[in-house]
Amino acid sequence: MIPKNHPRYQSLLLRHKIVKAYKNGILADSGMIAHGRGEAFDYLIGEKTSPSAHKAIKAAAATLLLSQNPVLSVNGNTAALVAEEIVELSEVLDAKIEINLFYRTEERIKAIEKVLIGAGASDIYGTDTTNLKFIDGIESPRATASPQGIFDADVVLVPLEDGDRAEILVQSGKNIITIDLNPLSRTSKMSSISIMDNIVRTLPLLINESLSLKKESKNTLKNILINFNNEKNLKESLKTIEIKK
Ligand code: PTJ
Repeated sequence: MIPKNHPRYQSLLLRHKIVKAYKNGILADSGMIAHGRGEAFDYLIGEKTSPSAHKAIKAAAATLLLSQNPVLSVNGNTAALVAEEIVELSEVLDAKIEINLFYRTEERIKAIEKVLIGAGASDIYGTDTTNLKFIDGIESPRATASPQGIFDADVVLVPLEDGDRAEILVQSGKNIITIDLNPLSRTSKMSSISIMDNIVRTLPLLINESLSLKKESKNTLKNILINFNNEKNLKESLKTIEIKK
């Protein structure tokens, strides 16, 4: 039990969720290391969403709303931290949810599927091993893609990746949106839109942004994208990392 007045309450709460997800077979053991790396970057940005991350979130919402077949890719860490928000976002955007794991096992797929169903999801892609395609050029199990989901998608949200997939997906003509606290990661550098923020802050903001941009015209959405430059924005994000004594 974490005391609510603990100065690091929010951070400890997230750790608790991560450990619990590991014990329940949702998280890969490496997922705990990944979370720790994320925590370190979050510390350095003051644990708040920067103006550049807000810009990237707006561009991400516009891209997802303009998409013909948007897919939200879910791994262990995403399911552990923001399962409800992923389901809500998929409803707002009419987007598919697909489980895609680096450390893929049938047990973990089933455990994550259960979490997503518990959070309200009905259709979940990527679970039927007999009905998966493979994306050329990716050596890890993350190459798997369901035919109607990631394989056919024009826009894919890939939070907390480790870089082997984003580049190939971009090369195959897809728009890739990532959420990664590390602005120097391969995923952040290779993606079409990189949101350098904690996924637990980004998802509610992305839901709200999508709800408000849904009322806008396609031209307005396209103009948001014309005025967004991911490389420039990522450089601005990097500047928000401050080492204070
Ligand atoms: O569930 P699986 O099998 O697909 O495995 C998932 C992990 C995350 C273990 C795997 O993709 C991996 O090893 O990823 P990496 O290489 O550790 O990269 C994860 C990135 O996510 C790192 O750059 C972290 O800084 C970042 N990160 C960690 N926690 C958060 C985060 N970014 C946003 N929000 C977080 N809460």
